[in-house]
Amino acid sequence: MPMGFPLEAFRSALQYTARPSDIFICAYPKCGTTWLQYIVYLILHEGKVLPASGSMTKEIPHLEEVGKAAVEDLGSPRCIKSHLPLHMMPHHSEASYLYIARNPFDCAVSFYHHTRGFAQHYDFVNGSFDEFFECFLLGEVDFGDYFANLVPWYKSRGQDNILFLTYEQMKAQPLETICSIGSFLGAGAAAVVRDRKVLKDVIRNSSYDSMSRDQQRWSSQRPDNMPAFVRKGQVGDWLNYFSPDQALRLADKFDERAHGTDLKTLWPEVLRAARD
Ligand code: PPS
Repeated sequence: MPMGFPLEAFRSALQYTARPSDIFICAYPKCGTTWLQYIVYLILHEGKVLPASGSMTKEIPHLEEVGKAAVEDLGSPRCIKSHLPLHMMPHHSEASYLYIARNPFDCAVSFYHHTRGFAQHYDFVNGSFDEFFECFLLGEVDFGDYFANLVPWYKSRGQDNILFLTYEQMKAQPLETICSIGSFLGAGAAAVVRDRKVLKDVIRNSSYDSMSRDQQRWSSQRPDNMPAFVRKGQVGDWLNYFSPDQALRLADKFDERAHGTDLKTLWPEVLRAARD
């Protein structure tokens, strides 16, 4: 857990009773959670932007950070962010769970910047990427091991109430992805994304350019001198950080942990580049 998250909030989060109308936005850290949160927000608000005075952390709070009572105070449908692994996630067979995955190479780089940037959460302000990489490979970072989070969600992706998405797919095909999110969220949301004008608004307002403009909306705890919360927003930034040896080691770990699944089909180019 990040040091700044109250332990009591985490404990109570695990006691939250999910409701059929709940919408959970789930991900391992740094895999596109905020982006997906905002897409869901925009669909539910017919493409209209979050007011400048608003905050995503209030609209769609992070369950483990705020605890159960704050989430129970939300209007319906409750939209809830969580980095919990599947077996700890509050479950209801009729609740909606959107999970976003990102290739572990870019996730590690994004997580490195995050860990260096939040002095109140981590003792890592002067940490190097090489040091962070070793922690990431061991799963000794917040919310634990990347693969322990991803694999069970991936295996459950066929369930009717789970929509499994990837960051890379959302980046390459925003229109198709946003339409699939709308259809998944029920008849009202499906009708919203069928409206071409509203769909265009959702695409434009959730784009990297729009979201990177107003950083204060995405993380209330970001000190002014810290790296942007919506940072580079690219696929492939890892190539600027990984040594050939680090790339091979993470590719090997991927093979080991994805064994018995077809997880490799999610990111074939990335995995090929890691072994080049
Ligand atoms: S957190 O702290 O776990 O909630 O972080 P999370 O939101 O999951 O992930 C942050 C990364 O998502 C990128 N991001 C985006 N990419 C593309 N388009 C849009 N609109 C967008 N919004 C957020 C953000 O820049 C982080 O990735 P990196 O690689 O660090 O840029």
